[in-house]
Amino acid sequence: MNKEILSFSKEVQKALIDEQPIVALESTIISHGMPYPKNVEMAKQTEQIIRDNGAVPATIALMDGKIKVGLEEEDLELLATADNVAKVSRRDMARVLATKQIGATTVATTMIAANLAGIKTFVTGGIGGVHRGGENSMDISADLEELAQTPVTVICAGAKAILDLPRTMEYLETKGVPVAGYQTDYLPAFFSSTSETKLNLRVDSAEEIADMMVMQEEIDLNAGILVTNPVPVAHEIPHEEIDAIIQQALAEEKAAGVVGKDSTPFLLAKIVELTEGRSLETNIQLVYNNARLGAEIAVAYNNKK
Ligand code: PSU
Ligand code: MN
Repeated sequence: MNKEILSFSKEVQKALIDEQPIVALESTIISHGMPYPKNVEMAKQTEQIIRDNGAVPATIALMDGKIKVGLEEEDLELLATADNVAKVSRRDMARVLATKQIGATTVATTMIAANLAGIKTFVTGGIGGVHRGGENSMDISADLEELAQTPVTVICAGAKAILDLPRTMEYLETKGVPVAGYQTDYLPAFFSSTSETKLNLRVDSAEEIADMMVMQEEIDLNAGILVTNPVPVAHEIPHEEIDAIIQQALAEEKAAGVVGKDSTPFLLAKIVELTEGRSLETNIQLVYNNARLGAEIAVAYNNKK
């Protein structure tokens, strides 16, 4: 690999040299996951929470034919406002880099970039998964395959109930991806702190996750770990409430004929509209909660090296 393809911010460059704990962050959540200006506020505040908890944030995006690891404020602003930002998953990466387009990285591509940069911990909101009806449409996020083949630990709030949660878990089981519930026995469902899907693995501290990360390396599994961290109950939207809204969003998606990579952004925006912004507040709070845990995990892992 030609490391010239990576372009580091000063803050991240220094952290790598000094062997400080680093947390990667994605940019699709900024460009395609939330409206302006909440998206850029969220991005900056998430970075600050990571710093306040003893780690260095590295938000990732594709710009000028480079994988930028660590963004300046004007980069975040551009990603938050420009309407020509590509949503870049694994299959799109080479083309967007070759044509020097602006690209926002999904969970899959942020994992690829973090791994190239030597960053082991990555915080996001929610991962992609098996969409409802995925047994027919075969709409399964490339995020799941990436977790199976790239050694980065991803901290999320579970998967949104716009997805088929039991099938998403089956897929990850087949691919050998450990899915840990942080202080919970049930899979958190993004807007809701819990779901009916029971997990096989519960961890109660960042330390336990760091131990697993070290062991995955020791046995050369070359695969990720998924940590699911429930949204704080004070900020959740209970199941019963969000389910009806999700049903309506899915019906509107079908009527509008939206498919493929446009599905997740369409559904998220529709849910924000239907909840009059409440889902956006929940989304932001769960990212902050993940940032705190992600920083703790990065620090715990760094202490073991
Ligand atoms: N879930 C969210 N917000 C997001 C995404 C998921 O709540 O912004 C983004 C992430 O970048 C994730 C991607 O990797 O959507 C999944 O898209 P797809 O299903 O097309 O792989
Ligand atoms: Mn898809």
